Amino acid sequence: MTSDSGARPPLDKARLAGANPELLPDLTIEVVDELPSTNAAVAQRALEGGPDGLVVVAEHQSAGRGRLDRTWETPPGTAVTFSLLLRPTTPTRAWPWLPLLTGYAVDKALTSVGLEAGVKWPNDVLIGDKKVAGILVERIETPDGPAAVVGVGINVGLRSDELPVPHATSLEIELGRPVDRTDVLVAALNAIREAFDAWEAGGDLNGMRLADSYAAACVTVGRDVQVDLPDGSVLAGRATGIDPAGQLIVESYGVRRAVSAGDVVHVRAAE
Ligand code: BT5
Repeated sequence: MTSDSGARPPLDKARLAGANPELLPDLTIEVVDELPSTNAAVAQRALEGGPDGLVVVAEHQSAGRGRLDRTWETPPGTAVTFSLLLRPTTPTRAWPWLPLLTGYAVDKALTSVGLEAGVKWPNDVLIGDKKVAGILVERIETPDGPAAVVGVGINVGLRSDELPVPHATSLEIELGRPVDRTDVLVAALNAIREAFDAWEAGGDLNGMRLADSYAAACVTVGRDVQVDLPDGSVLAGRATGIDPAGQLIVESYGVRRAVSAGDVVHVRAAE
């Protein structure tokens, strides 16, 4: 992976600071040049009493994290990498919706830059079959109650030779033109905050209706899949839907099974 970050404009800190009418209220944004992982930074802030709506954005992460100890890599100045601290009042049993809700919101935000994306259950945003964004939601027990750290990485300006894995893509590659990272960040934060607030309020984006909306945006549903489970077994079948708990429904030899995101190592298209 090579990097030519010098040519890339930095995030527009002035636009992200203070009361910017472009941004929904209840978002407090801090931009830092480099740190290991925004999720780790926000988890620490959550323990120290950080408020709901705190956002830490990094120009570069030196140890970006994926699920299950996997890594998330992007060259400096090419991506939007941030973590948002939420202190949901929704019972924690409903929290498995948080990564799905976030992916759904990021998917919607990408339409604002002119791209048709889709969500791959549970936590990827794809363009075609390539991953353009990843989501890592972690639950932290804090003195003020459980908190959620919602981490999002979006590949914005990576060029082909900078992609960390062959099945990745970036907004710039897909659109064939540079994309303003601050625009993407503002759109993503607003979309996530809006989806989260609606979910908390128990409106349209809740339970059954959220499952329906998510399923409609989910490229996994309707496909033959192979789900790698933590015990090393593989569940092969047709993904037929999302249940009200946010689990993927897989039908295999006439048997319906619901798998939860926490129980899944990988979901692959069937060969
Ligand atoms: C994810 O994990 O996709 C979650 C990624 C979350 C990253 C954000 S960035 C801000 C915040 N702070 C953090 O430390 N993390 C969050 P997972 O589904 O486990 O996918 C990880 C896999 O994606 C890796 O094993 C690679 O195969 C691939 N990968 C790594 N970097 C990538 C990139 N930039 N684009 C596409 N795929 C990538």
